[in-house]
Amino acid sequence: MSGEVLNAQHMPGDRGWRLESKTLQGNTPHRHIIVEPEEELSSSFTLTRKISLFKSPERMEEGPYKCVRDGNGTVNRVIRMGTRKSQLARIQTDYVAEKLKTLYPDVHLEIVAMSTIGDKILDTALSKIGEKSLFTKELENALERNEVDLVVHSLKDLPTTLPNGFTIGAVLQRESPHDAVVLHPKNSGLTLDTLPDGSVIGTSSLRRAAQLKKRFPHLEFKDIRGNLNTRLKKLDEKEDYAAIILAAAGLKRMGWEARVSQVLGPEDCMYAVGQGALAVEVRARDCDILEMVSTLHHSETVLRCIAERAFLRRLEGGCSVPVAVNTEVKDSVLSLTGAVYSLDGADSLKEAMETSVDPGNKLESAADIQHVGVTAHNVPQCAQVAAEKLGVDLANLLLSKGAMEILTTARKLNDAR
Ligand code: DPM
Repeated sequence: MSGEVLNAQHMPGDRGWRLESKTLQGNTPHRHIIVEPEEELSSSFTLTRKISLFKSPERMEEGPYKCVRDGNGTVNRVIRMGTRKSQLARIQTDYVAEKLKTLYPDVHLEIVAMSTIGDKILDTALSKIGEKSLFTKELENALERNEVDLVVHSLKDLPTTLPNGFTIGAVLQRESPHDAVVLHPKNSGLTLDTLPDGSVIGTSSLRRAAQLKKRFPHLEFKDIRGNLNTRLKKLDEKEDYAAIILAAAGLKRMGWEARVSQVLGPEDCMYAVGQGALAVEVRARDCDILEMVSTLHHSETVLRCIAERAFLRRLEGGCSVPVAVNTEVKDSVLSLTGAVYSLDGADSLKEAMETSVDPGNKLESAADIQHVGVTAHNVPQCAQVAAEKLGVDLANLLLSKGAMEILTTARKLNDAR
């Protein structure tokens, strides 16, 4: 067999090379053929890329990625994981590192911590800063420069359109996607319903404030910023807030479940797109890392989040618009409820739709395609296509009922605040 090698890579633990090739006979692209002896590589294929870089372990060390040599002289790539410096980001990255360690015991992992614009601007409400890639830009720059190989994010902080060259290579099983109430200790035992009139609730999320203002008109809402540690401190050590609203998932990861007094169901507050799911961002062309992290994908979470992200993307919404969702997969049916709100929650539009995500439904499409930034070769393509379409269809339904007017007004009012 002869063929054209498009890309060749070496994975930790591999004896040979993983080739992405195009055979000259059939012209069908093959991905990841493992060629064991090195000789076979050069004799069987017409090499069109500068493959010599990868030819011997010695030469591999000259490649673009960081490598280490073990006792037997075997050269392995070091997988560098980029993270923000906040405690939550560190916990999330360590969690993914543990998963990778279990799946690939021989892999060399390194964690590289960086601070981002979002971490530096602590005094301004997230929705006012407006920059969608607030927490992701520096980390993406490091990815681009090959300083790190993957970055762990909260999926809800990732824009629905990623910059060129990046993709979400893994979406892990979702924690609770719901929001939770954390009370000032003096209010212990109360709920949003029973808190006294005029109680001040801390949140900078337009989505949370809009829904809760409508549902609990006796409460007042005030911005609160900072990472989770800072917010809890602001709550407990001052008298400014009667309670704050945070994502249950973040609280759980921090080990603060005991502070959750109430988890808000969809009738009180629908969640943000992607909330509660971790995502691993990688270079879209780095097949090795993509393949490695793809084993972390959780199919049901992938499908739910593709639908949610497609919905948000079609509405042209970022992290600073009052848009909320609720999704569910049951018996291969994916249902999506989506809503948009005015800032005070008085105006809103909410609709629901569902679709079959049965993998038996053989509507295969190109395997390499991304769906709202997600690459998941190991999740049925037809289901991903259906999930994306569901999000777009639901957004179109809301748009036909005037969603854009509600969102445009909300954006203008928020900018003028
Ligand atoms: C985004 C929002 C918030 C974060 C907006 C929203 C909350 C901001 C605030 C897009 N990102 O939810 O409507 O309360 O002022 C964020 C948190 C997590 C990821 C913290 C939180 C952890 C939970 C997860 C901040 N991003 O929402 O309490 O992994 O989903």
